[in-house]
Amino acid sequence: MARQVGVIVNRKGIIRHVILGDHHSILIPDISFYRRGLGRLKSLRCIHTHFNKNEGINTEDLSDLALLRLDAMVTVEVKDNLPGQVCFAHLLPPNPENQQWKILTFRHPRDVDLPFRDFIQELEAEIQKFQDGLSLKETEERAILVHASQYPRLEAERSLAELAELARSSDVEVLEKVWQRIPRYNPAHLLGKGKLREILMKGLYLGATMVIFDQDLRAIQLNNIARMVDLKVIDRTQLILDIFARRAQSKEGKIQVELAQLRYLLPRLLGRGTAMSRLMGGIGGRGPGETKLEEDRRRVKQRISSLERELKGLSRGRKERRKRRAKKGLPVISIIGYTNAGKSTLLNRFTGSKVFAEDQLFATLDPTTRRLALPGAKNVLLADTVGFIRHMPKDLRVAFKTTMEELEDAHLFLHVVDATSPYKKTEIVAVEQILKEMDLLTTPRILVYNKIDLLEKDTHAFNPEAVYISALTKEGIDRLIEMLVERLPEPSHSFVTIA
Ligand SMILES: Nc1nc2c(ncn2[C@@H]2O[C@H](COP(=O)(O)OP(=O)(O)OP(=O)(O)O)[C@@H](O)[C@H]2O)c(=O)[nH]1
Ligand SMILES: [Mg+2]
Repeated sequence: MARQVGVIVNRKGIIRHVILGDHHSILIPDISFYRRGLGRLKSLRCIHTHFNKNEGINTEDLSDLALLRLDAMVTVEVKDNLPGQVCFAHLLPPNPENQQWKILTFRHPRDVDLPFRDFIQELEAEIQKFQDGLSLKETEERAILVHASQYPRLEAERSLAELAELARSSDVEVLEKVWQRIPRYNPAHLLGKGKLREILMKGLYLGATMVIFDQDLRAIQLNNIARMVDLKVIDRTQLILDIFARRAQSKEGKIQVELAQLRYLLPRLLGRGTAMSRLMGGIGGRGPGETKLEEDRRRVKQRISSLERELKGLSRGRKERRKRRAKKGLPVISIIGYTNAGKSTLLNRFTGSKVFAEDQLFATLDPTTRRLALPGAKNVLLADTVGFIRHMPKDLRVAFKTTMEELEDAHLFLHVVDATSPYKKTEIVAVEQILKEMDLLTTPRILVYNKIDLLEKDTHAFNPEAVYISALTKEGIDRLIEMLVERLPEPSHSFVTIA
């Protein structure tokens, strides 16, 4: 046939895949569902023919060997329809010379005298010994973060720092952050293949379990990269979705998150045979659920419409609640702001409640509303909200539309800012941008700089429009209450009681 042929063989010697290539190359099928343990190899070897007299084994072969963690890559030269030279390449345990692989050559297949089973066990034991030295745990997710853009260095660093925070909020350990400056995105792999390979190799070497891209990956890019390497591949949107999936408590919250996950997944299912579990396995398998993963597009669509219906029912209840609340004629103050600014802590401080507040991004997903008595016997409703973030994934915004709509009821916003954040300016802008998109810039708003207990006295720029507080030590809270009372619109005009 004048075409390359190959087989993928497991350690028992059973052939799992037969591959037919063209004259120059073969394409290894998706073998991502063969799991491997920490420090382990894939328990699969690839053996294929080629017609190239000069080159026994090429860089494609070697990078497949390394990135897919194959037991071995074996090539057999074919000459005049007969087998010739054999190249046997295998990975090496980490070594001072930084050699990744070793290549053995044999004149003919019958000269191959390698006791494969013993050989591979020994090799794996050595690799494992090194990994043990790193004291990595099987259950933990460890990631290498990749940012690829044209942004100036500072902007890229800010973005990577935030990605690292997101990872931390998802219990993913960050092994390394890689910034790659690229003039334009590669449509197939985001970055050039050579550079990408280098990064992926590094990830494997450090013992990573996943690669997280700061840039959103298009379906084709996600699929291509996931096929190239034996690591989970996710992007920023998926990471945020994962955090939301962890935090969702209420029925409505859970449905909203699953909807967002499925809407994200749908366009990324490129026909049958795509490794769905790879795409949507999430972190530690917190995707939309193993069984659902195997569903095809049609089933995913069905699930989406049924969730949408359910959500509609729930949002009717929410509307009722909003109406009832409006009837009581109490002014509503919404605490908004960038994620982790201290919104929930402030609500707790004001009302003595115990809303979950944590040094994590998106600690709050199911917003709480509490009644608060202000001086002068004024009663108000104080509402905590979901934190904002730059580039909030579109699917999430759509899914959380009804939750976000509650912001329309607010008569006053407390815009909480983390005064210790080096990026507070861009964070304020990001929040204002979202308000603008929701047509809510006309709602009165008080800018509240929080966490001043962590700042040196008088080092913060003084903005006469804003108040400076510490939700933790109560500093400045009295001033904030005064301001609240001043700025609240008069109930007699603004709160028409619905009869
Ligand atoms: N030092 C100090 N820490 C604070 C203060 N206010 C909040 N924090 C801490 O900041 C972290 C985030 O607080 P949260 O109240 O969860 O923030 P949030 O804005 O509700 O965050 P999300 O719900 O995740 O968007 C927690 O670890 C708080 O203890 C403060 O005034 N001073
Ligand atoms: Mg919160």
